[in-house]
Amino acid sequence: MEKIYERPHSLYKSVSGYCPGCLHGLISKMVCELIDEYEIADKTICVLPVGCGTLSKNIFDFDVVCAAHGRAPAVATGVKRCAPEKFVFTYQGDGDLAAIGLSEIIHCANRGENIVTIFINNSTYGMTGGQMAPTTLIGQKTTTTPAGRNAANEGYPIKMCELISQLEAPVYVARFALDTPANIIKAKNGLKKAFEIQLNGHGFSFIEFLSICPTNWGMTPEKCLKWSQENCTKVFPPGEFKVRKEVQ
Ligand SMILES: Cc1ncc(C[n+]2csc(CCOP(=O)(O)OP(=O)(O)O)c2C)c(N)n1
Repeated sequence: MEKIYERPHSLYKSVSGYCPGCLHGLISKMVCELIDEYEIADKTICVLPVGCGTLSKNIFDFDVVCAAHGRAPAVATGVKRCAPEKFVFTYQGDGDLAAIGLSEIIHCANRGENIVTIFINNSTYGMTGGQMAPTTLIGQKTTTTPAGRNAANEGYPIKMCELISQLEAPVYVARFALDTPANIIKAKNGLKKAFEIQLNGHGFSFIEFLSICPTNWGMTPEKCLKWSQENCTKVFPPGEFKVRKEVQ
């Protein structure tokens, strides 16, 4: 019998701790499938943030360092510069990356560190109970914006791919939705490109995934995906924002 699917070897057989319907499971699985494909589990170091992404330590069966909130890009810089033969990636939420860690990620991208940043944008602070994040949409209700985010009070959603792609150094900057099987395949191909860029020593890649948070959005996973399609993809359009000539 032909085996058409098996659990990635680098995905540890343990309970993740993620809420049902959360897309972290899917993203973690994609990461692990690529780590298996390139046979790099022994040389991978993941730098985890503070936030739901930290729970990936339960399921990533390779080396993991946990940074202080927002500081994963700085820690990843140190790890990669000390051990350039390692494959290094960060795995950060929007509160971590676009709020407390905003300056860390901008400078890391601007230095063109040879790492991959995986950015999980669920438009809220998931771990701490659904507060407003920099990526919360205008009108979106959160525990700190119960009447909906109001631009006059809280400003506008920060579009990280658009910001990072303005910098000179980044090699590959792209955003992917995970709402359909076709989009999941596209997302995995984008992530694969980012892996290859680092493995070939080309420099910094930034991959944003549009995610959902059924627990804090207060909707079923199915409704969340529909809401994301109808709202998040309008503000955060998926696509490749920057691909440097040398990797096209
Ligand atoms: C210095 C510091 N400030 C605040 C916190 C509290 N805190 C923990 S996780 C988090 C937000 C995480 O949100 P996000 O990065 O969007 O990730 P998610 O949980 O949604 O995946 C905050 C504010 C902390 N742990 N450390």
